[in-house]
Amino acid sequence: MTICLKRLFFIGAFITLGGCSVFHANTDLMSPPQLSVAKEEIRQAISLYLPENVELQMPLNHQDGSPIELVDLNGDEEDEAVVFYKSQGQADIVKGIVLQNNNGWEKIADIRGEGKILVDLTFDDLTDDGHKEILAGFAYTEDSKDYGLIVYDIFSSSKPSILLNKPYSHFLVDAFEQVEKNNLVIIKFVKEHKNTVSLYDYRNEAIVEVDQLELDHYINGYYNVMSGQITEKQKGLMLDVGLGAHSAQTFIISISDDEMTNWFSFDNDPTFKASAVLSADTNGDGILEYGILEEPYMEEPLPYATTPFITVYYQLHDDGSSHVVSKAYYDYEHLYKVSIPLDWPRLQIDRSDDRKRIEIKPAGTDVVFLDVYVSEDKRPRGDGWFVLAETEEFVYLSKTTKKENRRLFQLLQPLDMAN
Ligand SMILES: [Ca+2]
Ligand SMILES: [Ca+2]
Ligand SMILES: [Ca+2]
Repeated sequence: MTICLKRLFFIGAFITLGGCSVFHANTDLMSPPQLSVAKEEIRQAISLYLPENVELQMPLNHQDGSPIELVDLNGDEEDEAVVFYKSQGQADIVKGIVLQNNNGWEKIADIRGEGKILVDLTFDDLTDDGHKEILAGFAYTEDSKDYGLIVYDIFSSSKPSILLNKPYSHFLVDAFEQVEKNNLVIIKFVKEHKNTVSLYDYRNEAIVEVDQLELDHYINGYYNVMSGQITEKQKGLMLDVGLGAHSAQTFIISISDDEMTNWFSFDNDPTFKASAVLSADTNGDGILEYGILEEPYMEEPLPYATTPFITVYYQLHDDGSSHVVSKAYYDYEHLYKVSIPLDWPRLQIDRSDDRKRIEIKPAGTDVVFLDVYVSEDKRPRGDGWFVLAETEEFVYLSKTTKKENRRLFQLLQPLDMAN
């Protein structure tokens, strides 16, 4: 299963992953706090091969990584080092080098990029020879959405060759047709003009497009791009897209026999939701689910912004049917979720205006299945409070006496919003 999480947006707000930092070469290379001891040696070798005054580049979409990527490209169980860099002159384009450890780190390849910004960087074997290619995405400006993807083959011939050079918005790699034989999927989206998904396969020594699918180009954009099992037997894509100010939809695409097929027709698409939900494998069985938002029971209908929605995840079946796999109440502001057992009746969720207190009850009753109170005050409480969890920021309290219900509470990591 491949996960490609570009941006998460919840409750109308965009949260861009990572910060924006560059790692300076040469003088600054001498005192990098974030590099491990093993990289010390590589760092010194790299500085021998790079010109003066260059900045090592981290991919824009993966700022949590390292500026020195260690990856076994040729399958000999020894890592190579891949480094992208740029001179400080603004006109200069991003370049890269690959180093191999042959009793000391040596440069084995130079890579010429095609842009001033490194946007994406992944390593996958697209040619089915056991050697990983370098998939690097470039842009000319940080604001540009005109990305170019270049696939570099480092090991197949005596010098590196470029196997593919295509415009893209998002891409992912997965083995859709045969076990361990990877395909490449490229999405090119230009709002109101173009929204094309292309499937590539390696044939006759080239990466060729084998199918293309046009999707709705009036969407706002993609916030989560995933591939994997979409049913017990079928592999494909789940592409979560934003529509209006808040609403969202999931394009579900099956892939078999070189063909991509929309699972749902446009007029009969059950994946519409009031705001973004990330498709995910929520029950850990290896099959993806798409999520929707369900209104709880409400005595008076509430506006969208104050409705305490329940997130419901559905798994598809090969016969076209679907079933609910999991339900949960998510609070992204306070970073927790409450799993909702599937045998619970229809629920109402009473939520305070400041969203710090919730009570989950069977619809129209006063029986509380679970209450959660998010407090910033860490002092011990009076009698009857159970501490569900504590973080640096909050203490999560409950008066629910039933332990099995309190166990439905779970903290979310800031990047773990999918399940
Ligand atoms: Ca290797
Ligand atoms: Ca290969
Ligand atoms: Ca699943």
